[in-house]
Amino acid sequence: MTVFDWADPFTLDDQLSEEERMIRDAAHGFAQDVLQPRVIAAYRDEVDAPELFPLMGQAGLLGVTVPPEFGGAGASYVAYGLVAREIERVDSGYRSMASVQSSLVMYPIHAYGSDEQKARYLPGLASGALIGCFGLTEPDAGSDPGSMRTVARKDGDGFKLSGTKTWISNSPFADVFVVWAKSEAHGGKIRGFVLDKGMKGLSAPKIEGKLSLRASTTGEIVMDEVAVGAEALLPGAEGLKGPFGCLNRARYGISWGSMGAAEFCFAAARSYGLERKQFGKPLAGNQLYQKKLADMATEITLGLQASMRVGRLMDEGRFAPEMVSLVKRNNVGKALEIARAARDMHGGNGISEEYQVIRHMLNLETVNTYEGTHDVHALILGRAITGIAAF
Ligand code: TGC
Ligand code: FAD
Repeated sequence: MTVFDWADPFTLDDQLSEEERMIRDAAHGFAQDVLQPRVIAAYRDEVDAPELFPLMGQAGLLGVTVPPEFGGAGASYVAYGLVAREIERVDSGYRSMASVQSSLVMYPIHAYGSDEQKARYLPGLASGALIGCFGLTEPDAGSDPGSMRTVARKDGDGFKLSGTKTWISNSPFADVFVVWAKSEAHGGKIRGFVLDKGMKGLSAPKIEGKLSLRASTTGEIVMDEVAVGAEALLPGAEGLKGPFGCLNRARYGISWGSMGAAEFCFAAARSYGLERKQFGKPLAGNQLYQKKLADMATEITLGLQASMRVGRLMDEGRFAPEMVSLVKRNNVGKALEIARAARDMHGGNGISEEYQVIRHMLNLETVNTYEGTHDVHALILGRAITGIAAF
C-alpha cells in the first residue's frame, strides 16, 4: 500500500515527465536560492527589481513554452505551470513579473508577430536582456476591455497611438510594450502594437503605494501621439481574441502559481501548529486546527490536479477558455481562503512579515482581481453554462 504524503497527496510528481521534473527542480532551486532571501525586504520597501529578469532568463524560466530557436525552452504548458507554482511559492509579485514576460509579451509576439518581430524581440525577452509589459487595462476599461479608448490613427505608412493604460505590471522599467488599441485603419477593430522604450510621446509612470504585490512594479503607459512604423503592428491578431489568447495562457499559469502560494501557507501553518503549544499541547493537536489543515490539503490537491488536467489538454491543443476560467477562479479563490486561514492560525505572529503568510494573503487579493476578477470568471462560466451573457 502507498504511504500518504501530506505534501503530495495524489503523487502529482509521478504524473510529470523527466523534463518537467527537471524544470520544476530548477525553478524551485532558483526561487529558494535567489528570490526567497530578498523577498521580505523587497516587499517591505516596495523595491523595483529589473535585475531579476536576466537572472530568471539564465535559469531558463522565461518563455518556457516558446521554441528554442527563439531562446525559449520549448517545454510543455505543464512545465510552465510548475515554474509559476515554484516562483509564487515565494511571492505572487515575482510570478507576475515572469508570467507577464512569458505569456503576455513573448506569447503574442510568437503567436501573432512577423518574422522580423520574432527575431528582434524574442531572444532578448527569453534571456531577460529585454523586459516586457502588456497594456490592455485602462482607467475606464478594466473588466470590459472592449470599451478601451486607446486609438491608433493612420500616419503615413504607420500609425500614431494615443491613450492611457493603467495597472500595468513591469511598465516603469519595460523595454518592450505590447499595447492594444482600436485601429481606425482597421475599422476600429482592436489590434496589437509593439512599442519600444524611449519612443517620443511614450512614458510609463510608476503607481506608488500599493499594499499588495509590492515586490512587483506596476505603472501606467501613457501614449501621446506615439508615432510607429507599420512594422510595429502585430499582423496575426485582430479583435479581442488577440489579447484574450494571451490571457488564456497567463490565467492558466496563475492557476498553478496561486497553488504554490497556498502550499507555502499550508506548510507554514502545519509547522507552526506542531511547534507552538497552548493549553499544554501543540496547536496542531486540536480538532479545529486539524480540520483547517485537512481543508487546505484537500483544496490544494484538487486544485493542482485540475490545473494539471487543463495543462495536459493545452499541450494537446484541446482546451477551451472556460476551462481556464474555472481553474483560475477556483484556485485563486481557494488560495486566498487558505492564506487567510493560515494567517489566523499563526495568531499574532501571523501579521508579522517574518512569518510571510500575511504577505501571501495580501498578494492574493491582487491575483483574485487581475487577469479577470473572480466574479468575471463566474460570469464567463455562467455564459457557457446558460448561453446567456450576464456581464
Ligand atoms: P466577447 O464577446 O466574449 O469576446 C470578444 C471576442 O473575443 C473572443 N474571446 C476569446 N478568444 C480567446 N480566448 C478567450 N478567453 C476569449 N474570450 C473571448 C470571442 O470569441 C470574440 O471573438 P470574435 O471573433 O467573435 O470577435 O467579449 P466581451 O467584450 O463580451 O468580453 C467579456 C469578458 C468578461 C469575457 C472579457 O472582457 C474579460 O475576460 N474581461 C476581463 C478582463 C481581463 O482579464 N483583463 C486582464 C488584463 S491583463 C492583466 O490583468 C495582467 S496581470 C498580469 C500579472 O501581473 O500577472
Ligand atoms: P472593474 O472592472 O471596475 O471591477 C470592479 C468590481 O466590479 C470587481 O469586483 C468586478 O468583479 C465587478 N464587476 C465588473 N463588471 C461586472 C459585471 N458585469 N457584473 C458583476 N460584477 C462586475 N492589466 C493589464 O492590462 N496589464 C497588466 O500587466 C496588469 N497588471 C496588473 C497588476 C496589478 C497589481 C493590478 C491590481 C491590476 C493589473 N492589471 C493589469 C489590471 C487588471 O486586469 C484589472 O484590475 C482587472 O481586470 C479588473 O479591472 P478593474 O480594476 O477596472 O475593476
